[in-house]
Amino acid sequence: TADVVCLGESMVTFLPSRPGRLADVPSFARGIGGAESNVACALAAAGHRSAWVSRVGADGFGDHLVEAIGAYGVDTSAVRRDPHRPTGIYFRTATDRATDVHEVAYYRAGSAASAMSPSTVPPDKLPAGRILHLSGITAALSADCLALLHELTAPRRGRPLISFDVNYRPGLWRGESPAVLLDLARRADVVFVGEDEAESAWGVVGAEAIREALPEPGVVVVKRGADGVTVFSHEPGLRPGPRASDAGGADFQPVRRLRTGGPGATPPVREGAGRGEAPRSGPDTVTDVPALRVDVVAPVGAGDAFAAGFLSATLRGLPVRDRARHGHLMAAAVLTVPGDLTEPPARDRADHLAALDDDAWG
Ligand code: KDG
Repeated sequence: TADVVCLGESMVTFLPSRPGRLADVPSFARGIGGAESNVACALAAAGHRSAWVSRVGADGFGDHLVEAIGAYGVDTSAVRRDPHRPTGIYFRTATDRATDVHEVAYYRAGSAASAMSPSTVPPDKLPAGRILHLSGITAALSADCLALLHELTAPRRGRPLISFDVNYRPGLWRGESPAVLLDLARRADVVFVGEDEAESAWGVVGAEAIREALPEPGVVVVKRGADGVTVFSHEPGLRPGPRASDAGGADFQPVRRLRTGGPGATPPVREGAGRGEAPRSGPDTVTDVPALRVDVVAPVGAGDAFAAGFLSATLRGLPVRDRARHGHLMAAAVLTVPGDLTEPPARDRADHLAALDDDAWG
């Protein structure tokens, strides 16, 4: 059994050799991208068993993705090759540090991954995992991909804990409403969403309003950029893991403010891993965790790294504050490199930093 199974499209990424408009970049360096496989790679690099589920073309770019992601220690045995559709690729410019803007050009329409569906990726044939990590990018790829997300997130007995990163990519929605991302997020157990993306995708403004729009998930992580995150939680956590390093219990400690009233305060939660098990109610806790200050080279991939750090600490049964701190530590490492991936901090170092006083954390 994997700790985390991540499903989604990965692409060969082309990183610019110099800053400036896409039109002016003379050459690009090859990298790998894909929000969900980024999470799988970061988790594997942090010592967890992760698997990546996807489809790629029967082409050299597909070979490269399977080899490079496998080289991180991710189980790629459930990745299928499509002889009729290509592997997606994308190009991007360097981030303009003053404006935080970069250009992205996707070549992924009709890709092998966009043909993922409940029949090409049968949900009952997925590798077993304690957590299934999904993202809203998949919802934008095709109607079949959206149908697959609906099947995977449907309530059922024995469902793994569903982690869902909203990952609203306006360039993929071609003017269509991303309202479906709200429905999908409401079916998940752990949700990652940026305050900015909730506003642009759903017109929902502010962390409290996001929680009101998403009352069901046991954990909702609202990312507020350089200001850090606000975590709303009312879940008991995962069952202790099978490995000694991951064991550590199912409880998190209530932190900071304890809210007992208001919308979303006492939605149903399930004991154990996923939906379909005995519901249990409890008060919502709200935990603000400031981010680390770093010199940002490129923001791409930081959200995935945050999710990986948060899920890693979740698997280890750590309290909510520490989950968010492990997320920030992994994100900080990725923020300082141009690509999507980098070596995560060593676990003992990360544990030490996560345990520092609030003062040390801004
Ligand atoms: O989160 C990083 C991703 O955005 C990047 O790797 C590419 O998956 C990607 C996407 O669809 O934007």
